[in-house]
Amino acid sequence: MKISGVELVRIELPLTSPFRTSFAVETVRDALLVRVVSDGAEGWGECVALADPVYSSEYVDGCIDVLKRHFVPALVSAGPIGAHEVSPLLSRFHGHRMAKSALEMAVLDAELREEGRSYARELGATRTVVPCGVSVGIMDSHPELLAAVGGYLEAGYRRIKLKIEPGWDVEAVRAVRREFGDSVPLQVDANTAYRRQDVAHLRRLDEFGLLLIEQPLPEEDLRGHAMLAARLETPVCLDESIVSAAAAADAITLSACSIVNVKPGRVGGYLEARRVHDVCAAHGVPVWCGGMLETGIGRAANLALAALPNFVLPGDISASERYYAEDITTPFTMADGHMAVPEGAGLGVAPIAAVLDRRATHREWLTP
Ligand code: NPG
Repeated sequence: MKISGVELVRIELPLTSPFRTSFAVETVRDALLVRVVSDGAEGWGECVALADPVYSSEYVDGCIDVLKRHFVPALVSAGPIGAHEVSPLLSRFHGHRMAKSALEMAVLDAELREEGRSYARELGATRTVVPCGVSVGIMDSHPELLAAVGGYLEAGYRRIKLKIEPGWDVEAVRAVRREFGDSVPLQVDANTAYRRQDVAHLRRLDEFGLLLIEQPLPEEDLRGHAMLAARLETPVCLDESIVSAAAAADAITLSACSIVNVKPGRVGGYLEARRVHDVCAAHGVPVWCGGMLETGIGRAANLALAALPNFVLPGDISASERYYAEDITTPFTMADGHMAVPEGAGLGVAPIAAVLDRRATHREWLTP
């Protein structure tokens, strides 16, 4: 495929309610979309970086810069190229996985559209629907939390994830268990908010029968996670630490985790995400698909990925309306706690031009 043009489209989508984590409060999604035009088709990618480098080192302005300055010129000057060659082509540039992922995603979408194949088929999906989980932000009070969780259970979500931080953990989980019972599939996500000396405190979560605790310690602290995992009954799951399939293999071998959250943007693309899935499957380690407040573009691809066989836990895959009053694609809806995997060519969805026009804060063609 010969790439003839790449457009960056930055949009702002307001969230229906503020989403608070241990690192930030998000009220609007500042998202970067990448559009690749080839001789035969066009494709879309979504960059999951946030506006500020508070989840990982990447941030939207930095992604735009590295795409413009390095990745797109390398891609356009490479001549005819397939999606599988994008990551090797960009491998001489260190890091910037979210930016790389967005570009590869768009090239893959264009290629698959041209060939009439879906993302799901390309990645090796074995299911046509996936169960939906929802992530519940940190709130000001327990009544507010219980109202939110109650609403999501009512809506049919199959698993609840509570964001936690020091001061909003054991008692918040206790309140949810007391109100909704022990059978609700429940897990917690700390986004690196604890330190090794918090092990005794985190052990207090063991009594609640949680599915897992996600990323309690800093990204680089694999050894700390191994020490913690040995002392907790709650299974330890890693998110931020898993930046590649090789990192997943290391973390598993070091016993730093027994479950892995797969986020394509964090590992450099959907093709590497599939390799993370495969490495975990080979070790008997279950995975689930993480979420980064994606628009319909990223959500479509996540659904395809989450339909692979070793995605045995419900992911952070919720209906578009969980976050957005208006999505940029036809909204994704949930039926009986599940969502259908798109079947059309490529991602199976594309942005609605009129919505993009209204939501765009910056558009720029990077054409030679
Ligand atoms: O449902 O898309 C979703 C969001 C799920 O909690 C969620 N994501 O740490 O996993 C996370 C968190 C996150 C959101 C991280 C936005 C970074 C940005």
